[in-house]
Amino acid sequence: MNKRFFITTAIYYVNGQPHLGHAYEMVVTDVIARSRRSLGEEVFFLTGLDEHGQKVQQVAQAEGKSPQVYCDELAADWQAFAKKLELTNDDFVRTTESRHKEFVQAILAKLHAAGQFYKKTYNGFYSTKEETFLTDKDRLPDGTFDPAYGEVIELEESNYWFKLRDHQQWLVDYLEANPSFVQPDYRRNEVLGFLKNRTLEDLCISRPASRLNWGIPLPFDKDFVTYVWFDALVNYISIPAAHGDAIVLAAAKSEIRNPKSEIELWPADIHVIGKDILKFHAVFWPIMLKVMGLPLPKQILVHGWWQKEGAKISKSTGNIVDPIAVIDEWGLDAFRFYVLRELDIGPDGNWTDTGFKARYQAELANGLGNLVNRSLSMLKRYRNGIVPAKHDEPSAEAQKVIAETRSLLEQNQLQAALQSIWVLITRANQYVDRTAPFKLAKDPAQATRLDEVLYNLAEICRVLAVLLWPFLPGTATKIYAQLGLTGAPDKFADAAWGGLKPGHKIGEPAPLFPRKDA
Ligand code: ME8
Repeated sequence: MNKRFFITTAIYYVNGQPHLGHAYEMVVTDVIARSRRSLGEEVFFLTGLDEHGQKVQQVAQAEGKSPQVYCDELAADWQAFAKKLELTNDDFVRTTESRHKEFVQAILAKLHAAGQFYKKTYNGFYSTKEETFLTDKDRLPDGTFDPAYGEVIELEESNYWFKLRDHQQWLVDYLEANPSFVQPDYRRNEVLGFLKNRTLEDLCISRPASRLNWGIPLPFDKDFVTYVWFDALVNYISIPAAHGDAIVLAAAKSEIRNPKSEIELWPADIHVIGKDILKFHAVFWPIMLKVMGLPLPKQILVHGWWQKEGAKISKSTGNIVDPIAVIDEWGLDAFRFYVLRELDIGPDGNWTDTGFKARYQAELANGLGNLVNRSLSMLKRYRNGIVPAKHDEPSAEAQKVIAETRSLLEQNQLQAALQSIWVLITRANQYVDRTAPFKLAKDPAQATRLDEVLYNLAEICRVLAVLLWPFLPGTATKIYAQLGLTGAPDKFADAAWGGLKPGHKIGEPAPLFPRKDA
């Protein structure tokens, strides 16, 4: 059996509703998943929810609900949100599910038996907001802690610790030998800088149940629950285990039997995450996997953070983008297009309402929408919707864009791929203006030339549907339907020039991106 291309998002804290940043990460991951499928790979796309820990317990308490009831209610909203974004995820993990909890306990028991944990009493600083222990090394030059840590208290507490520090040099060597492990490069350099400038502290993997009980009990000491990150990161292997992945099942040597199917997932091909959780994924996670005896994920792909109108997204100040409201007003593909076209994977981005409307108008309505609508309407009007004989005037240009897009998709360069596709759209609109089929149609002596132009335009629309499928699946499907083609434009190989058959009758043209008067 072949290993699938396994791609994941981070799993989301259920302490609120999904926002723009979460939607962005999900859409980026979905586009990569769809493009790999289109390129012929078998893909497994995993997303889901991180339901344990203090953040979730506190919100549940504030709402007067048990954490489980609270999580169940919100999980329904998040699952509906994934559908709203038309994510093609193959599973949706919730860390409160027994398939995950049992696996976490199996791993913990195994590592404990192997002597990887020790118990010690800690006396020092603690950030409740970030659920993390701090040392003097975490202080800013002025002696304070970063405000991101919220209130920092002094604490004395007994806990279990994981021997991270033994692996520091191994990790540095690994990062240096594997430049594509963390991408973009500047994020890899950030991790290397962090590792070279300080000695790694061991990682506290428990919290006393007396202080926090919303977590997975340690299998070897019921007075403690698992630290939320040791629980959350493991979702990337607990779900493969639940699907019968032999490599991770062997690593856990667990009692989990009778997996439903047998598919090979691990190691993950890509973990898509945001910049704030880089240390967890590029330092803690590789070391955890190493001691479990598991191969490392092939790549950690790190995206930046969104702001809105130049300021931090924040519920309390009301500076938010509600993805659902945007989608209801403008359509899903307009939302997907804006976030993917506006922001490359890596730097921070800034949502502006005027920028969103400008892209909608210029690139979607006047660019893509206008091209498809006038091309198919003219074919309908002048040739009764029947595709004329094949022609290949723009084929070299189309092939160039097809090859470029393929290579960019293989490198997860989503923004650049859209730019490349839009070169074809712009050139095709210029081709309409230059050849002026509406004039050719008035001169019977130009009938053959009109046939050529109409074939070329319809074929460009077909090629575009295939290229756009991973990004704008609804629009791509509509273009196919308007061309009278059945099935989905979901195979990249179909982008090759000349697929439209002479004599084929197209469907009904209709505007893809209705004009908005505002
Ligand atoms: O950190 N712009 O969950 P989370 C872009 N449960 N991305 C953003 C963003 C923004 N404004 N705000 C958040 C957690 N994100 C853990 C992860 S993984 C094993 C456990 C991204 O809900 C953030 O960078 O706080 C992260 O990748 C994801 O949303 C989940 O954040």
